[in-house]
Amino acid sequence: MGTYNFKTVEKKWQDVWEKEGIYKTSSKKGKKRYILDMFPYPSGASMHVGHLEGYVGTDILTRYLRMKGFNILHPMGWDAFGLPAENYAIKTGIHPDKETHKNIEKFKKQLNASGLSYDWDKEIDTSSPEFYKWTQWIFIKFFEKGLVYKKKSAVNWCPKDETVLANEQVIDGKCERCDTSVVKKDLEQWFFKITDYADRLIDGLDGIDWLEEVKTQQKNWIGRKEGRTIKFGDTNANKTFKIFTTRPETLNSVTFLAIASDKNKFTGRYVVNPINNEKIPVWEADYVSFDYGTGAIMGVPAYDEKDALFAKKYHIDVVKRDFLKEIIGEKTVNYHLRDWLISRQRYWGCPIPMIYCESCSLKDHTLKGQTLKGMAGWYPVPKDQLPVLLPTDVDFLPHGESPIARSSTFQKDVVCPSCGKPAKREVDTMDTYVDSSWYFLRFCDPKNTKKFADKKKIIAVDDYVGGGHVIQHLLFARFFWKVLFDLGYIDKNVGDEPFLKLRAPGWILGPDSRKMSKRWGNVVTPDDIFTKFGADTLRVYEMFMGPFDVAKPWSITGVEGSYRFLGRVWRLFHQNTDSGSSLLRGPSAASRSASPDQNLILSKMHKTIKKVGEDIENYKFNTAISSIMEFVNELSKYKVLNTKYLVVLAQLLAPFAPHMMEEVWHNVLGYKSSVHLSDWPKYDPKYLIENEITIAIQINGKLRSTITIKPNLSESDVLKLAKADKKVSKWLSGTIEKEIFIPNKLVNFVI
Ligand code: ANZ
Ligand code: ZN
Repeated sequence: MGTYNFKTVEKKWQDVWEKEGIYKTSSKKGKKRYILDMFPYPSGASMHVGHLEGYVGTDILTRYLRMKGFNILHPMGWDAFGLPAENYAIKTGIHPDKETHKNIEKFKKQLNASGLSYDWDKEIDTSSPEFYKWTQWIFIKFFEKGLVYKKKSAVNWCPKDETVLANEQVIDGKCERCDTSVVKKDLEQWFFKITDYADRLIDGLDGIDWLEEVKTQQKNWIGRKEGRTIKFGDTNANKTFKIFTTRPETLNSVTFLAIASDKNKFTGRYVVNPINNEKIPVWEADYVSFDYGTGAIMGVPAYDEKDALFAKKYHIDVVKRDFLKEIIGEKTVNYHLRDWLISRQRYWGCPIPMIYCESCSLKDHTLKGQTLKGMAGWYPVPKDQLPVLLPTDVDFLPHGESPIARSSTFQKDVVCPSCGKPAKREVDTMDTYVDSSWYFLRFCDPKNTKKFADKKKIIAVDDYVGGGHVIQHLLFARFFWKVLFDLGYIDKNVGDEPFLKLRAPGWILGPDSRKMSKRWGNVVTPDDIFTKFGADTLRVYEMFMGPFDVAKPWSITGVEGSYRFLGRVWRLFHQNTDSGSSLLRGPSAASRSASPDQNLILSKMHKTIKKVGEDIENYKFNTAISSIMEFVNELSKYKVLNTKYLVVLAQLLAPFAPHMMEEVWHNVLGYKSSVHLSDWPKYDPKYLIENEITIAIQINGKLRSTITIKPNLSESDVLKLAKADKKVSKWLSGTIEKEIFIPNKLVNFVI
């Protein structure tokens, strides 16, 4: 038999699977199911074992459903644009494209070495012109639908580096790179009008299978607030202030009004409370935002914490009166959600496909009879000129403007789409969240050169797995899907939500229970494990560590345990077949029973088939593995086994340990085609009937013992067995007043 050589076996089957293309999505047969991992950003630091948890989980589900006859779409790709590669380019001069593609190769190698069954024909790369041509096309569709606009907006600006900084590049108000204090600077920015979809983004959550807490996060992010707009006239009756409140019943206890400002000061005005004509002062306050509600509030220090703090600091009265029954003011809905600022003054992103014409800027830009505010002179690039390619002749060092502005080729021969005069391209690129807002649509039809994806091929994602905390990604992706749905690019029957089920793997922590990070030196990479234990061990261990969705620390003893389990499985396959040649030898053989109780094994086998299938579908991979372990224990009791049990074992374990099972499937069980293409075993319900049940025995309603008996015994038989139980009998010395019996569940003696 020999010991299992995972190094050669795993590589051998990975090559065969690739050569035979067994994971290709077929265009015809079977019920479709779309199982998707959130695609990774190919960072310079390669993957650690935590990244694999979700990928292994979806791979198990995929392999299982494939064996059940589903036609699976299970693709992988790269969220390839982004800041880290650009920062790396600034430091090293290495072009982001080169660095990104080197990292992609590294990631892909790790994924393949893990035995993940992606259909690589579907691979996409958001930084490739074939992909971003459609990102630009969609941008223009959004523009035509009136969902794109331009406006001045404050951005983080580092005066020394002369560059815009993303929020995460500002550490304690300072530039991450040079420690200079960051200032706010008003720049013209592009926006998507996601607020138009606020209500639908809330309502759509009702019909999808997501964790409640993730739905709540989405709702809180949108922050729909129903309240009232109330008018306060000033004492000279020549100006009114409108405020927005969610607590109009507190109007009686208002002691001041505050309007948005970046300072706290008194403006010297008074207004009159419309409910009781009291004269109250108007303040400017920094805790009132310009862009929420009306930009003004009524101050109710008796009931509102922020108002109370402000009132205390500035010695404003606090008055506490009962809530009003008669509510005044105009009903108003406000949202915390802001429109999505999508422009970045960066190089490594998708160019915004807009052109600015100086001479056309003198007249209004109208679309379908409507004047587009702030858009005079701005026109989308004609669709037949897409993609607008990222120029390569740029200098990544910041110079106070987008790096593309300094390209000499980018603005060559650009003409105005409206009047034909020389014009200029937009030099900003898009937020990389735009790419990840529609990549899953492209996976449905990744090679299409005429459309972003054929409507007939677009399906919603059945299972979406990845960090549940990615609130913005989920919101933006749902927004994109809804807009494309409204534009008629997605079939009505497919529906207007992209991710029907969402699951999030829990963090895999370092052995020290801290989050894996270079800083703590506790990062475990899959490569460490591949070489010492093999990918099957890594997969089984990660799935066996605990429930899929909870955080769990890495443990090398746990890895060794999974390794030993697979070793036992390997020996079982090589020792216990009754095909003649490989009967047991050695001392352990003698202790094993020669003639297995067929009914017992059959019952165990059918229960295991049922349990493993159901557990996989419910993402309970750890309990699926435990039941396979129990089945292995049962099989290990016998000296000689009918191969039919081993066939089933190989199939049940194939999604978890695909390499080893493929090996025994061919070399022990003698099959010619892949175990992963075999039909998932069916269970026979007649073997599922429990042959023992556990009954609780109570004395005066308190649990005192349990007994294990055959089901459906008569009441008198059960009572007899219950009274004979040692732990119970000592309580029953006196008279029993009442015997309560609930079949197959419980006995209660009242004494
Ligand atoms: C009176 C009041 C009494 C309020 C009370 C709250 C509690 P959310 O739930 O976050 O939407 N508000 C209104 N416009 C604001 C602005 N531009 N900047 C800062 N705060 C603003 O909060 C709604 C409440 O936030 C509103 O209801 C208003 O304060 C304040 F016991 O009015 B309330
Ligand atoms: Zn023009």
